[in-house]
Amino acid sequence: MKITDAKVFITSPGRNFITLKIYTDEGIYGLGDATLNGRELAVVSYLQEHVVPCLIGRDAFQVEDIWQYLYRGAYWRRGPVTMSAIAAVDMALWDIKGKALNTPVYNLLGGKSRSGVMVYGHANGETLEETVDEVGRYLDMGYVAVRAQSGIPGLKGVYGVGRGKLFYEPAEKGLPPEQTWSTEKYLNFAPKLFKKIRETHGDDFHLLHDCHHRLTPIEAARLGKESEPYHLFWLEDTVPAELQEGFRIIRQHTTTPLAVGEVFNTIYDMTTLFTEQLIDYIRMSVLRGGGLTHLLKVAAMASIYHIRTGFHGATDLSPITMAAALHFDLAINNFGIQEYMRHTPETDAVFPHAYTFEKGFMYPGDAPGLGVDYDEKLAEKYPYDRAYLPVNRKLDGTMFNW
Ligand code: GCO
Ligand code: MG
Repeated sequence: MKITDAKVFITSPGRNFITLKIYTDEGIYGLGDATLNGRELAVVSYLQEHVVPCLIGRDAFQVEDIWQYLYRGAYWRRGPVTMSAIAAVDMALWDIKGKALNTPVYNLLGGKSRSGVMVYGHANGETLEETVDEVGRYLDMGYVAVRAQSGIPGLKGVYGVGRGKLFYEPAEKGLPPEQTWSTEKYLNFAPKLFKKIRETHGDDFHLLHDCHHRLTPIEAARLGKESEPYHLFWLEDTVPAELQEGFRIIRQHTTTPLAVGEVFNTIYDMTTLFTEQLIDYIRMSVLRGGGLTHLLKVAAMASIYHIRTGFHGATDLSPITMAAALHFDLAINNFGIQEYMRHTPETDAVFPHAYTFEKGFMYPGDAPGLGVDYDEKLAEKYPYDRAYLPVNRKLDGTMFNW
């Protein structure tokens, strides 16, 4: 089966999404997600100018070979732009193969290892009380795992507290919005939040929290230690993720499980974290990590070190990535949990999909391939709209991590 063409589509049904569609000489097409929040057009150009011309005429079934061709062949390896572009091709090729063989992608990855995929939802509120109530709302919706993020007194625009309770969306039109930060205020606040949540809603559900890369290792160690009585499922992205060695310090001080990796893009970002068993969950997504082909290697290596997956699943990853993740999650043995930030109805309409949510679990569905389509006509109604993620400053004005 030969690749005859590939096109890149841009749409913005509330937020920007980039989609790659690969066509074959047998009339079967495949879809891949190439969205990189706030830097979308860099991936569009990478695909259109440098990848699509190399795909024409190749055998669509040679997924591994095409992956290696794009990764090794560029000479310039790794990075979020390159790896998101490779991921889009890879997702589309797995989609094609599933459709050609008339089977869902999870069957190509080893078949079902479980009946459903446990997901966590995002409870957030402006205040501690509101966040505690929101956790209750998610439990009422049937979630068995909930992430809690709250506004902090004295800080403007804290990460994870968004417009729209179900559809959190941090990117804004215009230039990057500015938020403020104080580690002292945060560290004093967070354990109180966890305590109140456990007191109000009990211990019978998984509680998660994202620090969004804002602590030093010793500060993360303090938060991990003080959170121990509340039995977090995980503490996410405690420190900026570039310095793998920093996790040694956190690990020495706390038994709170650690998750990291949504900004990683190859297995080389996590080799120390794996071999020294410094984390418990790896979050690199199908989209950021070069597709299913590379994630198979990541998951296999993680399994040796008792590390499970907990893939990134924010709204800036399109329903195509969500579907690919669900097929993968269903198939591998060392699956842990999947993030599920709901897309808006407008986005779901552009990307009709077979996956479903029920009582805290998701199911990829049994459609051949990934089970997601792209409504080109509808997508055209929503042209690209430049938007940026926020930036963050300490209260004295010092530039900080968002
Ligand atoms: C998460 C993430 C997101 C990111 C977003 C950036 O845990 O889901 O931290 O909220 O901030 O994906 O584009
Ligand atoms: Mg995160």
